[in-house]
Amino acid sequence: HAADAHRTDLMTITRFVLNEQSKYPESRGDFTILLNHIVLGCKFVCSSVNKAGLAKLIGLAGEINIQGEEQKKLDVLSNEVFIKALVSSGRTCILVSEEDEDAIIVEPSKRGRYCVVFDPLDGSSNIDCGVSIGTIFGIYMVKDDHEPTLADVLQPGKQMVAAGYCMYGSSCTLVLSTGKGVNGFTLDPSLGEFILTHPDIRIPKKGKIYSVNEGNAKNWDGPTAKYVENCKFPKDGSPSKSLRYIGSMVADVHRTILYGGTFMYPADKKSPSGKVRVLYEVFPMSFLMENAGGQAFTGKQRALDLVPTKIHDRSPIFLGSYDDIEEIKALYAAEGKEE
Ligand code: P6P
Repeated sequence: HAADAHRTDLMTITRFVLNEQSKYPESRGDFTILLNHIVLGCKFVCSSVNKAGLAKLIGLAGEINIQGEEQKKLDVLSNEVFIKALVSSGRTCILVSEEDEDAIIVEPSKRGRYCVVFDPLDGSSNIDCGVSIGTIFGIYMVKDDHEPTLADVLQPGKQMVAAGYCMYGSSCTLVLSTGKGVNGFTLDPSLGEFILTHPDIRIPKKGKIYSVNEGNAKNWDGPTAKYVENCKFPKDGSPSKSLRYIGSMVADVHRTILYGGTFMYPADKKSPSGKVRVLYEVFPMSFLMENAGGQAFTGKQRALDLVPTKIHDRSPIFLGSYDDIEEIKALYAAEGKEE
């Protein structure tokens, strides 16, 4: 039974990925090395977030901490840890972080074939009240060792070779896809290892939950307003859906992929491209959703087909259970016909 297996047959994330990668004869273990460095970053953030309240790691940068040092905000600290871990892996050539205006080109002596786009601490405004937050990452692979440029990361999400998130909540859970399904791993602090706890995650085909910031309702377009109306007042007499909105994308998406339903950050009159970022929020979460049997839609197209023009582009996003997203797509298609 699972608990016994955990005790003796430790399926750590490293072992799991090595098994997966060993199916490719050309694989030389580079991806596993890269992933191990991402995992190191997640372990650091997990431990810092857990003691943030105690070690006065929360609050604004510029405060002097108990050691009398210039205090860095947790998201700034996390960003530095991830950048150092990724560069020192020797497997990356270009990095894009939510925290850095410009892409980071890795110095030639430390370059590898992978491009990593990431949000080191998404939802960090929730730290001070103890709400779950997370790291989100996506991985592209370059074909040869040319001088890296932005073109290597301004690629549609369907070109990603892997994506995942790590949620720092009651437990530390890392959810990962390398393009063939989705698996979840939970940090066992006594071992310092992520252990496989959610093998082969499949999102329910239809859900009973919708997740959106209703505070933006006055600015929504027709199809979004109609979809939310149908969730509250179903026309077919089925029960109303429940609204769950945490305001931390990793937590809202994690609930959605496990329980089903939809997560939406629609465009609205105030922000015509919505709020969430294409490269390191929309693409990784859409990659995971499709690999779990769900869908991800921008209101105009399949999210993973979008071609970003700038590294911090935003896009509207509707992701979750296959059938629920079909309903949203039909509403947008109908609007297209009315125009
Ligand atoms: P709003 C957090 O700041 C974030 O980027 C996502 O994690 C979250 O889903 C969204 O913004 C919440 O935005 O406008 O509803 O507060």
